[in-house]
Amino acid sequence: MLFISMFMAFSIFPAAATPSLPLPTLEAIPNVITIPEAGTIVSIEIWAKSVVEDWEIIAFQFSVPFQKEWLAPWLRVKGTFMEAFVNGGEQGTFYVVVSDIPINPKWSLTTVAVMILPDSTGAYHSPFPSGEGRLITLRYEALEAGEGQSMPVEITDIMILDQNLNDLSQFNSGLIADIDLDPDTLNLKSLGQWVTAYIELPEGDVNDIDVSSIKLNGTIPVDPEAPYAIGDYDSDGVPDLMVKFSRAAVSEFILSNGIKFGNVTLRLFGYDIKGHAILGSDTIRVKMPGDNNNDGQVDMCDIGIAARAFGSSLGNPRWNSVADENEDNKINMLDIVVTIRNFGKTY
Ligand SMILES: [Ca+2]
Ligand SMILES: [Ca+2]
Ligand SMILES: [Ca+2]
Ligand SMILES: [Ca+2]
Repeated sequence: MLFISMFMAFSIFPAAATPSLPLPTLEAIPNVITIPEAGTIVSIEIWAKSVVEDWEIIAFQFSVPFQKEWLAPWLRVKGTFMEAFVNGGEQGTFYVVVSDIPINPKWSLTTVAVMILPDSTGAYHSPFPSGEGRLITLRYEALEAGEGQSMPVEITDIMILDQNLNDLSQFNSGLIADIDLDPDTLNLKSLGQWVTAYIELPEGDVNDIDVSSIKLNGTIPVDPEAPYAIGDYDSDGVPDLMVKFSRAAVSEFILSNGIKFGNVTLRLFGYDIKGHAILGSDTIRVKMPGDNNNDGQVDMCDIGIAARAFGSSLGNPRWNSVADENEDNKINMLDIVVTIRNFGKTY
């Protein structure tokens, strides 16, 4: 009975349209130590918490200051958290620990970097770290001068890298963006100038977005020559920011991953002037010229698709964007000729 009434109490609050995305945090356990008898070992665990897979995190770096008259670095024990996300175990994790970096006469730092190594091709892939877990355990030997003293354990100089080397520790929170990429079907050999992204922020203000920070898949920046604008492209009452990427750069990126047809999800990352990291993605279809059904071959099936849409234009019931090879919003002989010219090709 109690559970039912609690559930109902919760359900009367409307859910936020799109939740913001928490950023990872680091926590020392314990966060205060009392130095024991000299010669005894003190253990400090460093945990990563609130790690969301969407951020695609691959590395943590941080420092832990300690009073060097009170503690002497002794041993460190690798964690278990990053080890669970090692690209199928191909290369594992990599640790760099420098135990004793003096910062002033009284204090030293232990600096730690923990990273997942890429697979043998240099790529990272899912699953990326999520949840929480122990990154490392730092052990110190208690010294006589510290006996009975208390010391807060702080974590400083934090760096949290995603696979595109964005430092997530620079941001105070994360926002999920709704992304609509245009065109929906990208001809990888087309001469079109741009791929357009419409970015909506259900929480946050698109006016605050730093356009120069936006990248697709970590490598493709917004084309600085292209216009950008704020409007409401999809007429849903939520303002959207339109930015454009070089189509050649997007096609090259997709082709360089060995993809010639099918669905591709592109990830957009950026930030705004208020310290929010912004993340979103959209899936588009990609094709090579003439391959209207996205199966890697140009044959009668593709000509059939173009023929069925022949004579239509954007908005017409028979309209089919995949057959519009020259992207002029009409399906006519110019498009069919492209399919026929590529007839028999296997991509
Ligand atoms: Ca779209
Ligand atoms: Ca909108
Ligand atoms: Ca085909
Ligand atoms: Ca056309």
